[in-house]
Amino acid sequence: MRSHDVRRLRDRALDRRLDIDGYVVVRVADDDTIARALDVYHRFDSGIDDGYYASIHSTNRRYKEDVDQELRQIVWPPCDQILHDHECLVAAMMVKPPTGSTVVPVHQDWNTIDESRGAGLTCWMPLTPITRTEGLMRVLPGSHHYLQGLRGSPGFPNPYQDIAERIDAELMIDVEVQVGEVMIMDGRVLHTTGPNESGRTRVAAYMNSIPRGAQPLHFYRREDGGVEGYRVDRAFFTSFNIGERPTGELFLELDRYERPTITMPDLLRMHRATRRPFARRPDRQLLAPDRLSSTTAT
Ligand SMILES: O=C(O)CCC(=O)C(=O)O
Repeated sequence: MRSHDVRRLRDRALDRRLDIDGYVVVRVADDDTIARALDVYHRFDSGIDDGYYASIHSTNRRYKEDVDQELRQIVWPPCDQILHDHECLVAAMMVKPPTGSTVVPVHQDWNTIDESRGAGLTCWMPLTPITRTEGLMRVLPGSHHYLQGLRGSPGFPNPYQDIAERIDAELMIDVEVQVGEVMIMDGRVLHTTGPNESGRTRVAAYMNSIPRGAQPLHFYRREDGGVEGYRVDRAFFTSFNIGERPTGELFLELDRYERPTITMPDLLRMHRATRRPFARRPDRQLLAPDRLSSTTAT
């Protein structure tokens, strides 16, 4: 059983690898492309000089839009050569200055589409070297097959919260991505990056891509624990500020949304089951909710 039923990469062997592991690393960009992307980073000032940030997390709409528009023109075409029938939903800079808090904790990316046929893809492209000193990308291969559920802003229940450190120490692996390469990752794959201890600013380009023509979605969790699902437009991710109620067409409302806590033995069982050769992988689910206690859906 595949974790998606759309082909995502042009190369079939690579597509199969993406399905099994949840990520692939491919060389896509030459020096000129990297230099032009870095120039975008230097031309638009985030106003932030301390701690990890993604440009889409800024509250300065103009800055988010400028970075998105200019960056995607440079870094999307080489990724488009690799991806099969996808479009770029948003492009952003992911920056780790040399100071402040720069660990990106173990997490999964937001749902950006209905995941019943597969998740959106994160394309992550280092623009400056990322070695152990700058904080390597680390992933739990195959976790997209069993860690399914709603993810969005400002914060969602995280079933692996209590065991995140153990998962990182015992199961996650380093993924070395060189400048000129892109890591293409299923948004459900558990991942983290380490602290930047290089004394220099570390810059990566990020794109979220979705099957061409797919309806972009965003899930929002209210303070009372209820969850709202919105159909959003393609400008949403550069206009929205985290913490605000999204604008868009409300299509799902849940009074309560929970993801049952996963213990380490549970996780090990799921991990081993999906890593066996010829493993039968869990069936996909519509919107992949683990537990929906009350639903108003259209
Ligand atoms: O840029 C980083 O260090 C983190 C990247 C990440 O977590 C993501 O692209 O989702």
